Amino acid sequence: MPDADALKLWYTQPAHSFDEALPLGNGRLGVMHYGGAAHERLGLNEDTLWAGSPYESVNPKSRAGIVEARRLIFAGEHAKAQALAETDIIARPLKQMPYLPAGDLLLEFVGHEAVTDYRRELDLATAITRVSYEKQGTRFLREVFVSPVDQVVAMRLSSNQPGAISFDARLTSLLADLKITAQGDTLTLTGKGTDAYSIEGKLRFVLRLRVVCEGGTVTAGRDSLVIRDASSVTLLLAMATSFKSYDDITGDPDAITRATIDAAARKSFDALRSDHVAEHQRLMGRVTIDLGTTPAAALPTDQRIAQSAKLDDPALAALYFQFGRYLLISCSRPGTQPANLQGIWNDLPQPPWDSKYTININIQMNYWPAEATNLPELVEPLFAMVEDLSRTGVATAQKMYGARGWVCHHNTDLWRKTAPIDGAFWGMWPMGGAWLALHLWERYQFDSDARFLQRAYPVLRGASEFFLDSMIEHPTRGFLVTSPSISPENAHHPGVSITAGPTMDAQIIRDLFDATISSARVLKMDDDFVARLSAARAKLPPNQIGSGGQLQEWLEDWDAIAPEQEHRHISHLYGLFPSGQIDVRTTPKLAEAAKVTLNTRGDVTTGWAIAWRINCWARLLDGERAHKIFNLLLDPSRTYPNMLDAHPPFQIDGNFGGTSGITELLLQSHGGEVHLLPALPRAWSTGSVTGLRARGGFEVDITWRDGVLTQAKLRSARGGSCVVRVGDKTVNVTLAAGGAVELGG
Ligand code: FUC
Repeated sequence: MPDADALKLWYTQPAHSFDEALPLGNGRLGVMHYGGAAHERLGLNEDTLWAGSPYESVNPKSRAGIVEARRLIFAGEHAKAQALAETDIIARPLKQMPYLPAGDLLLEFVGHEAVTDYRRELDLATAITRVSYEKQGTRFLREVFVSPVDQVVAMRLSSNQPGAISFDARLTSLLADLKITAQGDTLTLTGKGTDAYSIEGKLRFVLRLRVVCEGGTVTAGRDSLVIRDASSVTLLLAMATSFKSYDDITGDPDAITRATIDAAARKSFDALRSDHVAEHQRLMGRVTIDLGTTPAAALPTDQRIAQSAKLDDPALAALYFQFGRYLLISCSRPGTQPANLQGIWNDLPQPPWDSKYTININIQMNYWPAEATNLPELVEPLFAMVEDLSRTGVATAQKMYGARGWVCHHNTDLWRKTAPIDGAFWGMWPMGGAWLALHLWERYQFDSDARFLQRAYPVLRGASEFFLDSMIEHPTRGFLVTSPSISPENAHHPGVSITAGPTMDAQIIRDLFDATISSARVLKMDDDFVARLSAARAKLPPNQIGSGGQLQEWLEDWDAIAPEQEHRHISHLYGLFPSGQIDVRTTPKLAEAAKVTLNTRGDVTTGWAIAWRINCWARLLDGERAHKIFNLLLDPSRTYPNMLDAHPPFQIDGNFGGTSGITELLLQSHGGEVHLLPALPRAWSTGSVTGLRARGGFEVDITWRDGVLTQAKLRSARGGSCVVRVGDKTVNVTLAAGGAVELGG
């Protein structure tokens, strides 16, 4: 059985860079804890602190541009169509707004340069970091957490000698219009979000720090707080911005942070801590996993990652799995912004890809593990964002396409922009919103709660309506196709991605129409609309097998001539995962074709792209191949010492995709079956998992030994039936509400 340290990331030295620092968060506030003994640093984030302000971005020429691009594409003039899209369709500004770092809390401890017995850890069970060390016989301890209950960063400094704690505390930031004031026991930093891509930064933000000493003194310096000879110290830090919604920035961060600090300061540190731990464990504790333990598990985490290719370390896979769940709990909670490309952790004013929401795979991947690993409420911020997009995307659909419904292309930001950005090669893809909308349907799949469809239906209907209005008939093939579009970010001819009707678009639209039709039937409404969807669905291009035996990425059989044979995106394998349209049992020929495509694309790529491949091989029931690729994900070139995913640089999607991939190896529930141990790798031959969720409203525990299932338990809160599969055997299970069943090996 895993020991008490099984859920810890730990190190014998402080973090020297972001990639070594340890992430904490309550969904809204993020901290990167560095843990330097003499120079302590907490990197700070607030999830509504973005550059810019509400803005418009639709290209005024795009209505005519779309019409002309369609003509050029059907005439085979793809390069010309792409050039035209660049000037006449892509949004202005060309980019969306970046997510910003709030600042740093810096603590300076004079004389703590040389210390011994240093240890730094993050406990995933409690969501608390601890730094401990000794200096000339005196022990020092620091603990940090970010409370989802009290909305503060809380830090406790203690020692085994009275009066031993002295340090200076400062707040810094890289943003604009900074003002720092120190008064009594409180330090305040106010500032403004930056301008970006010609949009004026207008968000105001406040960081407010309160110091509570036991023994000793706290006094205000010019721009710092000076703590001397304390026995223990509690730091409380609140952060807020003036953001209220994507079109309202009239919030009062000064009042919010004052009230938050005052309320938190009325509680003892122990009360803050125990409320925080209880709330964290409510979510974290729902799933346990044991994939076996070897001596490698006793090594510090950075050494385990550094040597992951050589070590037999199944417990590292289990830790990676739980770290993904931990990260989602820490960066996405009801009422917060959804997890962006870096979750909520960003130290750069101009982060990679602006640390925003890329929705042609990345943000979807962030939420892949949520339902199956029993964290459904954490998808709420994504649902809220999709609902925002279903409003802001209405004008984009009208202005660009003359279509009803709503559309969002391949990115969005805090301001919920929906027009295509970056450049036609990457951005000319009208499917991002539709894919995100399917996450609402996924919720219904998992918990079978028809009430939720009342909420999901308008979003699904609007997304569907856009395609009914905007798809056009292909002049020679007769299919209904999207145009202009791309198969995300892959060229079919050198430098050219623009096309009509790529395979992935048809797959997403098929799922979207099916979800909308099924929802309407459950809700007993909208018969005429359902009839229109059914008719249009029948005219979508099918999945096609190309001359190389591969799943065709485009309407034409261009795969063999496409310039990047090993491209990281595997967009048309959306049909295999996350969708269930392609499946070894129900569509074996297409599954074979998907295999050919995966083999051509290769296993070696960057973080999230590796994670996608793991999930695909799990769906193809090849546990060994998936495990081999999982080991590539753990390689130090793709997993930093702090276990965050490298794209590179840091991009969090691979963490979530990795957690999802491990889940898919142990339990699958698409296609009407609950499949236990569908692709168990030999390396995890004995183990157990509890609390996973399966579609149809089931909770599942599985135990196995020497590669063979020994016991499974199914529970159902709402009651329901399913087919349970183990290898070639199936059994029908029906449970009453609140019922449970145990299945032997
Ligand atoms: C997609 C990928 C890139 C990167 C970016 C954030 O566009 O193609 O590799 O992950 O998202």
